[in-house]
Amino acid sequence: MLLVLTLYSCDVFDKEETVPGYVVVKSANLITNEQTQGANTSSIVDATIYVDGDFIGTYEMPTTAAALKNGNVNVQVAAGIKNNGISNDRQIYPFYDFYETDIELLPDGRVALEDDSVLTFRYFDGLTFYIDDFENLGTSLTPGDDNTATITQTSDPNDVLSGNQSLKVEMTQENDVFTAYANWDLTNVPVGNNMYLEIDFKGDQFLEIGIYIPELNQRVFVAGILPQDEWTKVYFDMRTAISQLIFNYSDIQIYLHSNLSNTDGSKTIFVDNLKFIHP
Ligand SMILES: [Ca+2]
Repeated sequence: MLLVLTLYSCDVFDKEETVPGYVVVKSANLITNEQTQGANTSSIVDATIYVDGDFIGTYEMPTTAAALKNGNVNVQVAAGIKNNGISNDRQIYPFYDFYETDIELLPDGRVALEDDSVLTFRYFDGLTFYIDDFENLGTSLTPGDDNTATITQTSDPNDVLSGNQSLKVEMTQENDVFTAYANWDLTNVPVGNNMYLEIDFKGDQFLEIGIYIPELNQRVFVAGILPQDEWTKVYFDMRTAISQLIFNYSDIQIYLHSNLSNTDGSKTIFVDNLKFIHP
């Protein structure tokens, strides 16, 4: 009797168990409307996958993710970033729309999302962008009173990421302080909402960013980037700092700052595609 029951149980188990199908994701990129959203640089490192609305998991790409679903399914993927460039502070980037597709998941089958397993994301519609791509004469950055670094725009292709120009900051032992304030009006930002400063950065010197309070002549540090040999995209999470400070100070500005230690030689920082974004 026991044997029969066991066989019966096995039979039911086999029929009802779903064999997972697999979703293959290699990497992700971004498509932008260049006029309104700026360059398409991105650094999407994680994929948060939903199948038919069910959370499957968050995976660093490339990945092959198992989903306990078979048949025709709807797949949605959210784009994950390193918040403030920090490897262990992963977040879904709130300004990228979900990637979505319909696929057929077969038991033990592998389905590449897109032919090359490269997902394409887009910004949500209706976001507000403040952009400096450093293509124009003059920039949205104003040197601070303490700035002694040489701030120019370079068109050397080796040091330009997007378009024809980037920002170049040269620091020496004599001219060892870089400070610049973005002249973007932040008085009407949506307090409490997500706000990010996106930046493409390269250089042999750290760069810090934060909020400058003109009436106090004071800078409030938010986060920094360590020196990078290659162009590196960082998403700075400005929500908390801006939301707190705008409450007390109506006039605040985003700043970029760096200063040499007296043992450093000459250093150079490059910046391209500076974007401040909020809903
Ligand atoms: Ca540029």
